Amino acid sequence: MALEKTLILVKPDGAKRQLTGMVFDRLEAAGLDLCAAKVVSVSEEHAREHYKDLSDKPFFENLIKYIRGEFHSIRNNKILAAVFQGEDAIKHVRKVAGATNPEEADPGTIRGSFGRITTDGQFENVIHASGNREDADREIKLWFKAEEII
Ligand code: IDP
Ligand code: MG
Repeated sequence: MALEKTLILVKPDGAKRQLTGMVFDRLEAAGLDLCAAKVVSVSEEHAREHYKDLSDKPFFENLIKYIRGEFHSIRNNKILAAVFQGEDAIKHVRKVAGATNPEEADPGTIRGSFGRITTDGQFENVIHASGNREDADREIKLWFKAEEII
């Protein structure tokens, strides 16, 4: 076990459906400690940098539109970003979030409870959570300045 920090984003479907409080509630109830949070306007460049490892995927262009709120009429491309800390926080948050495919995610998870696949095949799964230590370090630096993490 190690004390870790991990990045979460409440994705535009979560914002539109007013699920932000639910996301924080579930993560806090799981014992995770909130140590940074802010609303960010996600530029095209920032979105592409965040998801750069997926740039060769067929769903990449729609993923960029999705995270920038273009499918949910989110004004100013705003999104909520947060850092949670805890023992094995990266795996722990992934477990609370559930599997990537919301139809395969366990019913008790955030994605299993609230995610959906659109008729166009877009996975709308409410929350982003860093996948591993390397991604968490990179993503936290991408979304937060050191002094914003308490
Ligand atoms: P993760 O969010 O569980 O780490 P990734 O494979 O990193 O999953 O993919 C990032 C995001 O891209 C997913 O959360 C989901 O919104 C979207 N995505 C992943 N795979 C697919 C797919 O097969 N079809 C459509 N969207 C997908
Ligand atoms: Mg991922």
